[in-house]
Amino acid sequence: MKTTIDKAELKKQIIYNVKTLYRKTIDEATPQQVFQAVSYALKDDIIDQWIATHKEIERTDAKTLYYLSMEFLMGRALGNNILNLCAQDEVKEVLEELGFDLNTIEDQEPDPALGNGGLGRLAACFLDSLATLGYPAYGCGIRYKYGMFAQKIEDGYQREVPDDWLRDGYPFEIRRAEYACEVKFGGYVTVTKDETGREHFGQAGYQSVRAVPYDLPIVGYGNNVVNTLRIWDAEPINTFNLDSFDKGDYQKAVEQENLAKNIVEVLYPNDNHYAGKELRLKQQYFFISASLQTAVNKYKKAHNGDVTKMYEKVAFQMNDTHPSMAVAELMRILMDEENLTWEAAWEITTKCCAYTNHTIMAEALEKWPIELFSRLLPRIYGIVEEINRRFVEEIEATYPGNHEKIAKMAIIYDGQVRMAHLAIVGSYSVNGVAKLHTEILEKQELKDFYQMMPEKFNNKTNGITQRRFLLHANPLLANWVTDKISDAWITNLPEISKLKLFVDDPKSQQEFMNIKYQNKVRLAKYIKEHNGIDVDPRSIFDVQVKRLHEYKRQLLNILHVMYIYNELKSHPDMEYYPHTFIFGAKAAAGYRRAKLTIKLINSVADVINNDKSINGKIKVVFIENYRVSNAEIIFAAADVSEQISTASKEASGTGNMKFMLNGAITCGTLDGANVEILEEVGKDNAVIFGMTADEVINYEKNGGYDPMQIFNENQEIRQVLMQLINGFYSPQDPELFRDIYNSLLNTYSSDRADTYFILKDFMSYHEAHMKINELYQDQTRWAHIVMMNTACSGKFTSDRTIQQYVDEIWELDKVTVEL
Ligand code: 26Q
Repeated sequence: MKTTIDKAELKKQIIYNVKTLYRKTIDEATPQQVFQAVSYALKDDIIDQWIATHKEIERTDAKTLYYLSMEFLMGRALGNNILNLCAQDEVKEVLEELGFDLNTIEDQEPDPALGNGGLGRLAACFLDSLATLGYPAYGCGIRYKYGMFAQKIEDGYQREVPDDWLRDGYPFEIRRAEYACEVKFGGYVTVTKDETGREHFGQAGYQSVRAVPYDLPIVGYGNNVVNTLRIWDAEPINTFNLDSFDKGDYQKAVEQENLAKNIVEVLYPNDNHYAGKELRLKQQYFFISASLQTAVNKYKKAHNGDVTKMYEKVAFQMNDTHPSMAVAELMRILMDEENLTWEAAWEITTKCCAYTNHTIMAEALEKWPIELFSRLLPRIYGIVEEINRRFVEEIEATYPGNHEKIAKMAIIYDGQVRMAHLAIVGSYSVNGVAKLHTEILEKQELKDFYQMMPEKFNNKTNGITQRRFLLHANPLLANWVTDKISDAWITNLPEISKLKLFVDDPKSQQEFMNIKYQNKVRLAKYIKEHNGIDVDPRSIFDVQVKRLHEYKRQLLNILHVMYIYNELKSHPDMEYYPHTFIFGAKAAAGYRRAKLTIKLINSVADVINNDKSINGKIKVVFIENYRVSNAEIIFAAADVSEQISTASKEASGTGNMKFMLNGAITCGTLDGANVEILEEVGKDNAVIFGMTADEVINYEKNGGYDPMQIFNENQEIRQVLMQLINGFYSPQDPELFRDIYNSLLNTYSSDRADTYFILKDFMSYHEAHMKINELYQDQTRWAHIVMMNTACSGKFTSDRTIQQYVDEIWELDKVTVEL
């Protein structure tokens, strides 16, 4: 692929930028200043492509996607943009000539972390694939002043540090004040009748904020296509008039100023957990209203002000229920501002909106109290009420006299607005994110909706972008793959199956294993620098990195480490290959048990890492502040991928795919996309354990199981559990881990004990580990397995996922951009 970047021009530009931005010559510039200067220089080139892309979209009137998401977990842009501009060599050389190292410069960029975990990172992968495939798309989100907190580990505990990502200014964003718009909160609904007797609704007595968009370029790979991530900032609407002696005005001005300041202040750090906070509801409406107003205006401009066929050119994809207000807001715009009838507005809305479900966890379902919803958004609430009234009528017509159906399916029920129901009723498509997950939605969680409207339901198994997670994250392996099979995999990942030719070739095996080793050395160095722990790159790197959540069962993993440690202590000659157990996880700031689990992992690490008697056979490392930038280093270095959620709970998982692509074996349950990974790689090349989703669901229907029986019958498990309450890992405070012990054994700590079947799956998990221990020691067999994992990962590119969304949901038009 050829780049448009000219070396001499780039060098001149960098020097010029350093001068005008910082009043410095290049030899005086700090790495941060060089990062800024390079980024601005590249942005110049990107902007030409960006403008050309938009001209082409306008010229061809191509159907455009608006991906509505509260989260975009982008990770660093500089390195990715360089790769997608195919300018790696040019930029690297120019920087070297100026006396700088590209990696060091890339490391200056803060991680834009406007997301929590899987859902936000999926949105980022989708944007990369959309641009690379040439589909017109906007990501629409919030420009949080503070993104996902940075994690500090102090005395084994997590401390949250604000993520001030905008501190030095972010060079890739552009403020677009000309697209600012007004978003209204509170007040009351007004009704007026026109000469024909038709009612017109409006709002009065409200407070408003000015939504100001910032655009970030999303660079497609080597195709000159640049899409837009549009994130909204909030500003006070009226410059506050200090001369005003009108007390009411003054009060209002202050309130509006505060509203604007608070709204975009911080990302809620909850993952898979709903917090019914008023500010969160404001955030949702704020970015939805601003995004939809702009989308409708843009469409109108291109179509003589006539919105009636908007669905032919526009699709809104709702990333979970967080943006599901879009259904009601679009109705409001079409009726109150465009003067359409309910029926006309409803037709457009339900042909534009589509909804993706990412979870079946009950505690993640959004339900807003009517009182809060109607006070904050009176007009939107009135529209939701009417959507609900009409939908309940439909239920009654379909199932006459069936009151249970209404109770189960209504949008407004029991004093609450159920956002998932609003999203389903207002959408033409409802999709799950992996085969198993979609099946569970259809057969269990959303069964009533599936029965009434089966045509809406479909599956779109998640994917990841190989450009960030192989090409950028693992240059050694990326180059090796390219040498073997050409670089076609970069835009066509299924090509990677050509590696199957090499999986039993001794020389290729050597090369592959050597690359893995070098990546383990790179990670070991990172761990030494950041944690001060020495790890042996020849040991098995067994890795679990993801948000901390009980259903993901980091607890199972660490309890098992404790189990192995006990075994090694009592049988020092036990045949056991040295292992490094690596964890990385942020806990939601208010999630006490998750935070205690982090403390447990660190306490176990302290004891084991300092026990000379086991000859370094086990090391435990908790990597502080797991995020996109260090994830790239971690995936490349993993031997074993821990994907051990309680079956049925993990909708898909995407980390599992990143490990697979980088040549790690999955140690996992039959949950989420693990099921499909197993299908692709074959049962000899993955290690599967534990209960199935059906078994879990059956137990749940029958009130759980009895963990006490396992506790009583299994001495080794009992020993591990007793170590939670006898001070073995917390001599200063033997009671420290009592809550975790209780969660596993005592029904009084929650309705059921061991809700996530940790003890039930324990021995099966242990066997899986013993299997891995054995496989690793046959290096030929192991090389075959991990190479098969890379070779079989073709399905899991987000390019495939996006193509399926386009073919089956969005029907977007492709654009090609010539410069
Ligand atoms: C809701 C209300 C108030 C505050 C926060 C939230 C909230 C925020 C984030 C609820 C859920 C989330 C995130 C969910 C999430 O990341 N789900 C994951 O989505 C991935 C992409 O589809 C899947 O791979 C994972 O299985 C799923 O857990």
